This record gives sequence, structure tokens and C-alpha cells, in this order.
Amino acid sequence: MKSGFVNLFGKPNAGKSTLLNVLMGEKLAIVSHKVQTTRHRIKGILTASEYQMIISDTPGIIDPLYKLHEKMMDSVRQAVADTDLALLLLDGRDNLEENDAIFSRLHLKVPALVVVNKSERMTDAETAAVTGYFREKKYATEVLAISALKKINTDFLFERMIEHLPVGEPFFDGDEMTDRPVKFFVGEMIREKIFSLYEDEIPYHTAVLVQEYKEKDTLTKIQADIIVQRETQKGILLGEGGKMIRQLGTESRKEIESFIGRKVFLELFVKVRPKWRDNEWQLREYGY
Ligand SMILES: Nc1nc2c(ncn2[C@@H]2O[C@H](COP(=O)(O)OP(=O)(O)OP(=O)(O)O)[C@@H](O)[C@H]2O)c(=O)[nH]1
Ligand SMILES: [Mg+2]
Repeated sequence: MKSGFVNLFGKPNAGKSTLLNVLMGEKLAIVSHKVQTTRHRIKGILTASEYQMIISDTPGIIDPLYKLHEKMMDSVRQAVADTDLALLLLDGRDNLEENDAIFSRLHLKVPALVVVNKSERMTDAETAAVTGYFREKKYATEVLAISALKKINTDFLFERMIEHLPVGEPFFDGDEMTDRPVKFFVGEMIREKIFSLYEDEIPYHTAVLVQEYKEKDTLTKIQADIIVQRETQKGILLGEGGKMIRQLGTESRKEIESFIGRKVFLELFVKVRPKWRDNEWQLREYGY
């Protein structure tokens, strides 16, 4: 039996969450075209007769600007500390030196697969140049090119991941798929819709707190607070005559319904909490 922890590292927007979902065959992590979408470490657990692989998505690696960022980078450090195999993911069209600097600074003591993502957008020559660049690096055990979006070469990547898993007994029960409760995913699904519906800075000033999650006879009742930093942001979230928040509610509800397979009654409230991103106590309350 093989068993171990595989963690995904890389800059924001490299495609880490997209890849986690492909490897899991299930949408666990939220994705957006904006950077810094992921704020938490999420573990997906895959159990088969001959292996158990626990794959973690992590926030994109950045220089922290406020306390929320520091917490995000704490979860990256934690992931470095308890990984058996690292996947170092990059957008193959991104600056190579920058990615190299980030990977080097992790000071990994375990095998690492450098995964060049978004390769469907690259020519063969470009791909060869990028993989060649990373093959020279000391931390790179193997280098491969994939497309998480188009699921190109992801099966091969998965085989290589199993190959590098240490021998050992499983850590989790076979029927567990993640370490997070349903309530967490509900909050994340709302956050994903905020990333897709609102422009610019709004998603970065927002947190979602699921206050109530009750399974009734015919439906699940959910109440969530959307936390923003300023009154003006509250106005934007609500939209004219509440138009935007209604759309957010409808889209989130549909997504949650398909995730839990039940009808949902969803209530959203917008609350202003100045500077929550720098407030230790509030960050804790919101699960960071
Ligand atoms: N063209 C292309 N786009 C991709 C690929 N993989 C992911 N993307 C896109 O890249 C964007 C970022 O993807 P995410 O999975 O959210 O990236 P991430 O690394 O988790 O980002 P953070 O959570 O911000 O660190 C999304 O728009 C994805 O659809 C790929 O193989 N090809
Ligand atoms: Mg992500």
C-alpha cells in the first residue's frame, strides 16, 4: 500500500485549483480568472485498493500585504512542512525566473514534479524550452507539461504522482473525500460567484460566513453573511434595487443545489466590517 500527501504550489492563477478538481474528478476548489482566488488549504482524498493520495490545493504564493495574506502564506508553509511530494505548477507562458525563484525559496526536501500548465496555448518548441529550463533545476525530480483545462497529460501526471508516493498505510477512511465540511464548500461557492459577478477589487474585500445550515424535510436552509470593508462596497454588492445580490443569490443557490443534491433556500446578508482583513479576531471568525 502507498499513502501520502501531495501538495500543489505555485503563483496565483497558475491553475492549481483547476488541477486539483481534475485530479479529484470533482469540483472541490473554486476557480476564477482573477488572481488570489484560493485562500484556504483544501485537502482532497483519493482512495483506491493500492494507494491513498491526499492532494492539497494551496493559495497562490505572494508577498503578504495584509494579515489575510499572511494567513494564506501560513497555510502554504504548513503544506511545505507536511508534504511527501510537491507539484510545482506554473503557467508555461509566465516569467520562468520568477517561478524558479518561488520554487527555490520553498526549500523542499521531498521529490518535486514541475508541472508546466496551460501548454495547450504553447507551441511544441515553447514547451520544450520551458521544460528544458526546469530540468536543470536541483529541486526538479521530473518535469512535465499538461493542460489542466483541457485535461491533456493529466492522467500521465497522476501516474507519476502515484509512482512517487511513499509506502504506508492510509490516513483517512476510504469513503472520506475531503477534510472540510459541506458548510465550508457552501461559503466557497458563494465566494466563487462573487469573483465572477463583481469587478476589480470587490472580491478581495469580501469574506463569506455561513451562519446557518439546516437540513429541513424538503430543503436545506442556508443563511450566509457577506462581509465587506466599506459602505460603498455594500452598495456595489447589493446593486441597484438589490439587483446584483439577487443574481448572486440565484446563481449561488443553483450551484449549491447541484453540489448537495437538494433544494436550497438561501438567504444572504451584506455586513460592513471595516478593515476585517487586518483584524486577527475577525479573520478567525471567518475561518482564516
Ligand atoms: N488556458 C488555460 N487556462 C487554464 C488552465 N488551467 C487553468 N486555467 C485558467 O487559469 C485561471 C486560474 O485558474 P485557478 O485554478 O483558479 O488558478 P490558481 O492557481 O488556483 O489561482 P489562485 O487560487 O489565485 O492561486 C482560470 O481562469 C482557469 O480557467 C489551462 O490548462 N489552460
Ligand atoms: Mg486556487
